[in-house]
Amino acid sequence: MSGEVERIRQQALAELQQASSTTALAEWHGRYLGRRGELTQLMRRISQVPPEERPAYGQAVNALKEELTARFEQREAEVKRSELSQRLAAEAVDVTLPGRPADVAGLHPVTQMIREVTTIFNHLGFQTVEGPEVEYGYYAFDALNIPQDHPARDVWDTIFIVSDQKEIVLRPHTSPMQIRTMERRQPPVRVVVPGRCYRFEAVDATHEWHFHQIEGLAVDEHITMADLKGTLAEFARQLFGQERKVRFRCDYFPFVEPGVDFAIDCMFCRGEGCRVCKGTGWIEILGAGMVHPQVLRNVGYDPERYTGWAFGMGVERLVMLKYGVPDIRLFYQGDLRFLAQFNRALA
Ligand code: FA5
Repeated sequence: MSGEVERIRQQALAELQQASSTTALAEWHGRYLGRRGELTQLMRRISQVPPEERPAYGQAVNALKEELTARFEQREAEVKRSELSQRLAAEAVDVTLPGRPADVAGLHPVTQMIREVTTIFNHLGFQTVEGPEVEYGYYAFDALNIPQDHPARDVWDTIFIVSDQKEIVLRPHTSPMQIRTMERRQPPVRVVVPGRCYRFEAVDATHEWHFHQIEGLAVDEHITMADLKGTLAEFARQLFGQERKVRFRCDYFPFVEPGVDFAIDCMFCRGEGCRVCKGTGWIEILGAGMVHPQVLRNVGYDPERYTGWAFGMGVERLVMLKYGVPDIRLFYQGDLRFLAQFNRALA
């Protein structure tokens, strides 16, 4: 029987040396020192040992149990240490590697331009206000001196939401905010109004069906066309630089009298004529004029006392001019290769 104890000892120690993971060690522990393990079996077999040999046998089994327990603890400490150092080596962080840049969102070029333009006007004494994109026909047309059945109503290629008596439209321009502002305030009025506009438009390199305008309105006593020209020329110089050429030409808008269009020389061809400026050398960026006396009357202002001017400019076209963007459709295709060029953080 003592031969059997020695055999199990040899086998257990050899297997313990082989066990090189905590899982293997746990299995080994169950096999030899567990409740139904080899040592328990050895102890049970004491009944088969002749009575005179039993004390020695019992001592031998106990000694083996102690030895195996001690060797197990030793081996377990070794395995845990080596597992830890393996894990540390595998999970080591190389602090010398360069960091990966985090993705940072940027403002859309149109938003950036709206902020730039409104800031210029804010410094000239204009307050920024905003208004509804879904608008009553009254504000979009009637109050702006464009009555029902007036042919000018068709000029704005309007998208209608409700087209019966009380028309509701997606505003085709920001001019309705002239009326809403004057209804709410008494002169002096100086506001700029950025916002989205919608038109049932054939889309091409310079026309979108959805775009942005910034409306400007100044009403007070003694306001003249000279103020309009001076303000717009100053604005163009601040946005595009001192060398920019500007052009005022007569134009017709029912809510101004006289009306003008304001253009800047085409920066793609430097005025030679190209695809973008349709061969004219100029890119029109806004319509403007002196507020029509009828419009002043419509909001309860006395046109004998107050005069004013207004303008409406296309924001996408300003970005195109300033950064040399050849096609307006690029703004709304969500292509990061295009948009990232306007954000240093993304480029
Ligand atoms: C108007 O919308 C007038 N409300 C402007 C105005 C305001 C005149 C106050 C007088 C007094 P117009 O339709 O020309 O005018 O548009 C003004 C500007 O918006 C244009 O010069 C152009 O820069 C921009 N724009 C117009 N239609 C589009 C379009 N489909 N896509 C992109 N930009 C456009």
